[in-house]
This record gives sequence, C-alpha cells and structure tokens, in this order.
Amino acid sequence: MKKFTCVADIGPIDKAIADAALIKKDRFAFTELGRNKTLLMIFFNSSLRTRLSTQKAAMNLGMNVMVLDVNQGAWKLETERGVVMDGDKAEHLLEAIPVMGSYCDIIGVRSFAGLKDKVEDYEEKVIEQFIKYSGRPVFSMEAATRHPLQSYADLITIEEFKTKPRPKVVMTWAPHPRALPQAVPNSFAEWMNATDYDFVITHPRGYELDPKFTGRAKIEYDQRKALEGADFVYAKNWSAYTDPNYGKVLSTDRAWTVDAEKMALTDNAFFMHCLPVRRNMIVTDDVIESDRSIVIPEAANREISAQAVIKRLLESL
Ligand code: AN0
Ligand code: CP
Repeated sequence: MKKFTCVADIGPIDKAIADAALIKKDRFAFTELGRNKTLLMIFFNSSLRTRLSTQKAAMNLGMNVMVLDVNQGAWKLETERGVVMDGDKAEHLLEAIPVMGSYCDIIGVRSFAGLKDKVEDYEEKVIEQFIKYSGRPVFSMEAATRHPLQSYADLITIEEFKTKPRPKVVMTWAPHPRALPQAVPNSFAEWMNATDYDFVITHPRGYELDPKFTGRAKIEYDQRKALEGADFVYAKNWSAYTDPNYGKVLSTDRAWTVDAEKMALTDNAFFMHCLPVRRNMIVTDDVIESDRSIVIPEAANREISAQAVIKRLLESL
C-alpha cells in the first residue's frame, strides 16, 4: 500500500479486519519493521486522538516520530500557484512538501476542509499535493472529505461488539454550534458500504451528503423511525453539503440530540461517536456515560487502525 486516503486503498475489508485483530493480539510483534524509519505527522488542524494514537502506533512498530503543527512555529504556507507572495505567507507548500519528505520515510497529514469552496475541498488539494510531491507514502489523518483512520477504527469496534452477523448501524446527524466538515460521516458511510451491515443514515432535510459516499445506505428523515431496532447508533454533526448552503449550519435543533428516550427505541444499541463530542448538543450525559456507550474503546481502536495502516505502508518501502 503506497497511500491511504480512502477505503479502496485498504483492499478487501475482511483482510483489514483480520489485520487489526492480529495487531491487537500482540501490538509489539512487529517492532523490527519500523527500525530506523521515521514517521512525520503534519497537522494543519487540532487533534488529541489522532496525534497520540498514531504516534503510539508508529512507536509500537519501532519507528521514530516527528510531529509538526504547521500553524504553530512553522512559516505560514502559501498553497496557490501563481500568487505574488508579498503578504504574510513566507513559504510555498510546493517547496515545503519535498523538504519535509526528505526528512522522513512516511508522512501522515491532517488537513480539514475549509468549507468555503466545495470544489476545492472535494478535490482534496492539500493531501493530493503531498502524495504528488513528497516522494513518500502518505496517509490521511483526516483530509477534506474523509477520515479513514477513524472509520477503520469504527469498523474494528463494531466487529468487536456486534452480537449478530448483520447488525443495524444507524448514523444520525446531531446538532453542533459550529460548522464541521463532512469528512467523518462521508468516510463512515464509505466504510459501512464496504460491509454487509444494514446501514441507515438519518438527518434533517438539507443535510444530504454526497451520494458518492452514501451509496447503498437507506436515508430516513425521521430520526425516531431510523433508530428503531438499531444495534449501533453512530452520532455525528456535519455542515450542509448541498448547494447553495455548502459549509453552513442550517439547524442546531436539539430535538436531534441523542438522549435516553431515543436510545430506548433501539435494540439496546451501543452508542458511538468519534470524539471530541459536545455533551448535551450531540448526546446527553446519561447516554454517553451509560454502559452501552463504547466511545472509549472506539477511540482506543484508533491505535490499532493506525498501526495496521502504517504497517502496510512500511511493508511497501
Ligand atoms: C472534527 C470534524 O468533525 O471533522 C474532527 C473530528 C475527528 N471535529 C471538530 O472539529 C469538533
Ligand atoms: N477522532 C479524532 O480524530 O479525534 P482528534 O481530532 O482528537 O484527533
């Protein structure tokens, strides 16, 4: 595997699940693989889980790790070609990328959608430039349209907790005060569509996602109806995708908050969220603290998905 930005890169889903299980059994079984190899993690945006779990995963594989927060201490980067650089940006991404590539063997990039220009976001301009110009295998630590390490961890978590071969998984939109990217829901949908689970998406009208990601999912606008009989409830906020509202918050209606009354409609479902989560906007305290909430094991599986991905990239060097 030379890059990891989407579900297609990981190949057969059963193999991805088996790889993760193998790592989980003994995460230190491959410490020689990464010896004298360096991972560079580049963050254009904040992170808690991705930063720590990916670094830990690389250390489990015996790698050295460097982390750069581009917006803290590095030169401000210009990303457009043809710009007369007489403003506050001191360096161009087109030099910065190959320079960063020269110091490492593998690169992880976090670069969220700007939510201003849909075409630019959905072209994945930043991570695609890293793939093109770094000369190194590149993996996404959440790019503009997908968060595949999260979705892979979500898949591992569902596999661990499911009690029937074909669980009903419901992804529900929930309110949030700020505009968030569609990367997490796009990616979750893409990975769920690679399984044979019964997959349902529910959201208010106007929050339709790109059909390229939602694929075979059933779209149900009535949240209560969608939740009936669910085995897993996956809550997430996202901003509008469809024109002319791209990147906008259309609603903060707390009638969509996941609470105990909604969870009672499910088949004693597990509650999932990628975190960070805003309590009593997305989910109530009692639901996230309940014994059906699996947000902590879900986050812990980020170490496993990252390790499975970095292992495959190391094997390709
Ligand atoms: C980000 C998002 O929704 O994409 C990261 C989630 C992993 N969330 C926030 O910015 C709160
Ligand atoms: N879930 C997730 O990616 O969390 P961070 O933004 O904290 O990395």
